[in-house]
Amino acid sequence: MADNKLKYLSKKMSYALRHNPDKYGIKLNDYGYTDLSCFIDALNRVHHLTLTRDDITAVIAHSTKQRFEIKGDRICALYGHSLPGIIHHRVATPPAILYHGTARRFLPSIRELGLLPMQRQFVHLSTDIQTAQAVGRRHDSQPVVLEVDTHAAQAAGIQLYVGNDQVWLADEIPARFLYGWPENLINS
Ligand code: HQG
Repeated sequence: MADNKLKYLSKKMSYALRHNPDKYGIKLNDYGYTDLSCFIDALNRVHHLTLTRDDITAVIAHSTKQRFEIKGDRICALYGHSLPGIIHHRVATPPAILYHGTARRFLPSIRELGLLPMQRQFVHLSTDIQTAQAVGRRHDSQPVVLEVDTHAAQAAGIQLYVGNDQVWLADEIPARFLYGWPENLINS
């Protein structure tokens, strides 16, 4: 399948599984999973396609990001949800430092309010700086990467959840657990 077709399908899959399952007439369970055959039928119906399971596995295999997971006869989006019903993710102990790439213009607000989920259900954190930079570049050509002291946050009762190998999730991260602020913000 051509790259642009894979990208198109990935976007439709994300939209259905993260944001608007109702549009596709599918139901997600508490962990975000839905029946894979029903999901494929729904994509085909809504977008007038003739996708098979192989097409869905091709989308997953060709992506550098682990956005989806197929388990047996079910599929889910691993992170990124904005649905009203909160999707459950497994609580675990993350690496001591996680990273969050963001835009310079968001820093004053983050410094005041901490990291908030904004339009999504959870704050998204990265396991490495390069990934965090790429996440931040979606919002700013010169993103800032903040460090999260995960052990201090957990000791204060903040739970961290597993998205995938590179993505961790949290309800919020108060600013006192964030490091790596640019000088101008610290001095302001
Ligand atoms: C910012 C992509 C002001 C936050 C990525 C971010 C990721 C605040 C923006 C995943 C704030 C939300 C998620 C506060 C947080 N005041 N701004 N208090 N707290 N923000 O897109 O983390 O390609 O919802 O810093 O790779 O950028 O879709 O979150 O800049 O894994 O698979 O509000 O989406 O994955 O933006 O990205 P987003 P994100 P996919």
